[in-house]
Amino acid sequence: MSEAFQIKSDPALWESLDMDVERFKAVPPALTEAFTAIFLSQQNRPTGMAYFDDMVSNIFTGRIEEIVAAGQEGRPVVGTFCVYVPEEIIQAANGVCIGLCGGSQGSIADAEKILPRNICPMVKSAFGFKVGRICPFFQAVDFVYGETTCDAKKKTWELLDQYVPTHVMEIPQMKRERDLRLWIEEVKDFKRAIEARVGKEISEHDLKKAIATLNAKREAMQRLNSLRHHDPSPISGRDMLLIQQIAFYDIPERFTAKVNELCDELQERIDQGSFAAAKGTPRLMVSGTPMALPNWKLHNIIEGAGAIVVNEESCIGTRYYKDTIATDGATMDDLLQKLTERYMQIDCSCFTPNDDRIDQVIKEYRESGAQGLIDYTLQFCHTYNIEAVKLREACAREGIPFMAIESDYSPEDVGQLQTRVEAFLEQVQE
Ligand code: BJ8
Repeated sequence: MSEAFQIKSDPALWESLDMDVERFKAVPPALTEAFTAIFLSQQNRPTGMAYFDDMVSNIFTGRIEEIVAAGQEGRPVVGTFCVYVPEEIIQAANGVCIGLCGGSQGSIADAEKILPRNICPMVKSAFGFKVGRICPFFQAVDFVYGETTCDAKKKTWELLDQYVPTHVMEIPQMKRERDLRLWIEEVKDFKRAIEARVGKEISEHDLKKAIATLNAKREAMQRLNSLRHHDPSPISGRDMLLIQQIAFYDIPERFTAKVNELCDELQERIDQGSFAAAKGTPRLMVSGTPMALPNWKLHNIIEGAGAIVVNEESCIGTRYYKDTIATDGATMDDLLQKLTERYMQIDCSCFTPNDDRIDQVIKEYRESGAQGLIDYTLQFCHTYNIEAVKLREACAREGIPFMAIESDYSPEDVGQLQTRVEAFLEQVQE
């Protein structure tokens, strides 16, 4: 398998998307090398990972063709950067929702020609993908929906609009009754905008069906995550992170079916005593800022140091799937109310106060059987960085070994992080 694996290239397809083909040609071979080293070198992977490897292999070709075909059929193709943008509404309009957050160092220099250097690498990476024309997903979307979560994002959307039509949803910063009312109005505006694009109103039936589809996806991911909590874990943290990343660009129904197949296999592996790491392997949980593709840096360091990651409290992690939406609403207003309430349970650090997140981290820590918590903040993400203070205090109260890490996408701090992770592992095993 490892010799044959290749991230495929299709210069003609990229040309048709107005990409910088000459430059982008170098990306698939480099990513193939990284993916092979980080993922395919693992021993005793579940066979169900073959589907997800294949999704990676087709990330710049087959999946892009599917998205382009959807656009040609008149379906809306919407790019998003935050799990607050309600994908149920895009799904109800038979649209395609693609997560465009950037996890690559390769596009940072493009962004820094325009943006200040001292902002979050996730925002710079995404912006750089667009200005450098080096992301086929970005080139394939009709428009993007940003949000007013953090300062870096909301101000970048004003600039991004010069390159791709960029709409912005106002996400409240608090969770009072009046904030919920604001958010419902934003969700209704979003629905109207998507309806205007498809020239048709979304019916209750369409929305209920979409909610059921995405509930099924979130439930499959919940199931996968709880199987992975088994000690020893039947799947590595790297593979789990990869699946959670693919959730943002695959077709929901197909993805759900494959996650459920993998869950069946993991249950069998548990029954047969076949695991991703031996009993006694130190178990760590990661919380904090999302890790967008291809940001595998911290997981690779942790698992390279002989531990296993057993939970990600993150938007590319449990925050994306911990809550579902009740489908028993009779009217559109009922459904939108329930949808809105579900979204308001996402405990992003952009909210204040945000103590529910601290409780949620502790709850997930207990459920995952972790022995230590690493809180991960992308450089210059002030809200997660400051919230780490409260998390550290909560962990001290609960007797949970805690370490905060701030990093970006560059390889420069890898050695230093390795040393810190190794020291932390010694601490958790004392
Ligand atoms: S709901 S976590 S997906 S905003 S890491 S760009 S906050 S400076 S990603 Fe997020 Fe939505 Fe919140 Fe989730 Fe800004 Fe911080 Fe960067 Fe961030």
